[in-house]
Amino acid sequence: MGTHLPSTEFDGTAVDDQREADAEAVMGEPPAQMVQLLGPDGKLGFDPVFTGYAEKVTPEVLRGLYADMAAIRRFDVEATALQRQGQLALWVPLTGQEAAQIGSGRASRPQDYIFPTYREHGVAYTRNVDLAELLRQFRGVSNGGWNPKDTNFHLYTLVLAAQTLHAVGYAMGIQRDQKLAAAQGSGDEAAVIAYFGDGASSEGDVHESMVFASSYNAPVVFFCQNNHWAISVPTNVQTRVPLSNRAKGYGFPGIRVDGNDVIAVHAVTEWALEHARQGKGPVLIEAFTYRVGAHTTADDPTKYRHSAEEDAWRAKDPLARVEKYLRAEGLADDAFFAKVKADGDELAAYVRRTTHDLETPDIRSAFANTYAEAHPLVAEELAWFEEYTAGFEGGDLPAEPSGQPAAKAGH
Ligand SMILES: Cc1ncc(C[n+]2csc(CCOP(=O)(O)OP(=O)(O)O)c2C)c(N)n1
Ligand SMILES: [Mg+2]
Repeated sequence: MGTHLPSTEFDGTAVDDQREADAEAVMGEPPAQMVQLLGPDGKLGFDPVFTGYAEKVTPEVLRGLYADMAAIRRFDVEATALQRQGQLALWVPLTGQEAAQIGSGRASRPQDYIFPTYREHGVAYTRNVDLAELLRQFRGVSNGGWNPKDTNFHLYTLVLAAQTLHAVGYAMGIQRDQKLAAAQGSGDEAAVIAYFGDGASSEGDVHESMVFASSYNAPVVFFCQNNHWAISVPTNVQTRVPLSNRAKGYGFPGIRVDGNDVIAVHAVTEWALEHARQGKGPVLIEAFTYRVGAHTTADDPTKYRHSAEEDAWRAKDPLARVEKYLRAEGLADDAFFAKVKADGDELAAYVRRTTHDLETPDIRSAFANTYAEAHPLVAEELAWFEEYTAGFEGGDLPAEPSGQPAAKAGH
């Protein structure tokens, strides 16, 4: 193989196969086998290990997983609309990744602890985080939005990959607690899941996390959603081998799963969490999926990728294949799908109502909280901002609300 310089433009998933073939030729690296149980055609396949775990996904559980995926997709549409209508400052869409998030979240148990990044709204839903509360951060009226102690679902982390370190530290902590718990015969073992993206996988934090997790055999599942893009950078620029293969270098199992197959994701995550809870150490799961929409509402993917690629992934839609299967097997009828839709609309109406009722953030609090003490540069920037805002009709900032720390302009 000649140059290793990656191309960076319009070089999306079509080159995956070639990259893997190259990796195999150069260093005998086998192409990643992808665990898939329910294909895009809605037909159920077989896997020697994971079919056993998939049997826990009874028809009733599967209808629930479908309803969850439909609810969170509906929520995503509503949140995007709320941003466009000026109710939210920013939104981070998850459409396309419903199976990866609902399948893994539903495989977790209440005592497990989850460290998300910023796109894990589906996982949040499975952990009973109030979705209207989750939107507070995106409106700028909260620095967090929920109490992680209520749900064992940590606050969103926007600094890429930082949460993987937090997760391993937490896992090492509960590892010690579990030794005590085991001695007391409680049987209440817990594990940790750290979510991160394909782009975040290039951060040093992930490497350090994996070294520590492996060295200490920490009960942590690294759940990488490979959605094929890190804003405008395709995954093949992040890695020359399948991401799941990296686990080998650290000395623990790595599994690539079809991230658009909710049954396979559920089965693989169940297996990995069990592995971790039993003290067998970490697992890396690479959920092979796709970010169908924009990176955020501030992004325009038509600038860096072809619509043909999006269309190819839409054909692998995670909801459509479950619907096909449920209908073909006579496990759900029109009435079921109508009820799912009505429930989704009700959820959307709830978050819309609640968001409209939220206070409007005072932008001055951002200036006031930059430093503990007044700072002349911050005061200067605030003065500029006030003048700029006043230049718009009706653009005067509101009177300073009581109880809110005021920026110390002029100090
Ligand atoms: C340490 C750090 N560097 C850069 C950024 C800016 N940034 C925000 S999201 C993002 C892309 C992340 O891509 P990926 O990890 O694949 O997650 P995805 O957004 O696709 O879910 C970048 C570079 C950041 N938030 N933190
Ligand atoms: Mg990504």
